[in-house]
Amino acid sequence: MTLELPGLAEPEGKPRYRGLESRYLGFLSAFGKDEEAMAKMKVAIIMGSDSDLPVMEPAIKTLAEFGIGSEVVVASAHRTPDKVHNFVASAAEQGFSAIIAAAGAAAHLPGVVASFTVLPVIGVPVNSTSLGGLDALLSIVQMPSGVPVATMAINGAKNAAIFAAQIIATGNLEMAKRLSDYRQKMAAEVEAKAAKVEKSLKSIV
Ligand code: AIR
Repeated sequence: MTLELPGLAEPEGKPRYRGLESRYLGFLSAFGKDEEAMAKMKVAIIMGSDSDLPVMEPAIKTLAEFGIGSEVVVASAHRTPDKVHNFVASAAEQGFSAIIAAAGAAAHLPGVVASFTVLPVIGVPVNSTSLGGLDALLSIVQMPSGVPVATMAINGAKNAAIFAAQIIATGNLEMAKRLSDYRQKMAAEVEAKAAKVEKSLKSIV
């Protein structure tokens, strides 16, 4: 049985970034220009402690796979608030397109980061205490109205990078194409896994 989600079905061979092309009418953002712009795109990853690095490695790798540059900064909302402020206040000027902020425990970092910039902030709750990351999740996700943080799953570093790529793709067709290719590759992998399961089921029954 095939489940077709409204708005997701595409004619055979048509990439899903199709609709984005309309945004470019009247602009000089042809593919070549977007590729040029892509080379300069970068995302900041701020983490509350060096102990968060193993959790955040997939974000760094995924951004690199999409051709997005990243800068990793260790700065804590509680231990080094001035460092957080100094870095974030100039992040837009430095050319960052988005900020990924990761922290565990009483994780105020993403909210504090969001308070110093209008760049989109993606929060990653890190599992670093006996509460298994739920403490960080609740600290990050329940932002009062006015200063939002796009909160990922606990340890959801990879999705944070993909989401940052999607933010960049709203203004860059080359990035939209890379995301579309990524999804197609992922779908092919799922199909390969499904075929494997089907094969092993045949040997069971
Ligand atoms: N943290 C650091 N300053 C404020 C917070 N919330 C977080 C870090 C890390 C956890 O506290 O993001 O997940 C434990 O840090 P450490 O340095 O003790 O390993």
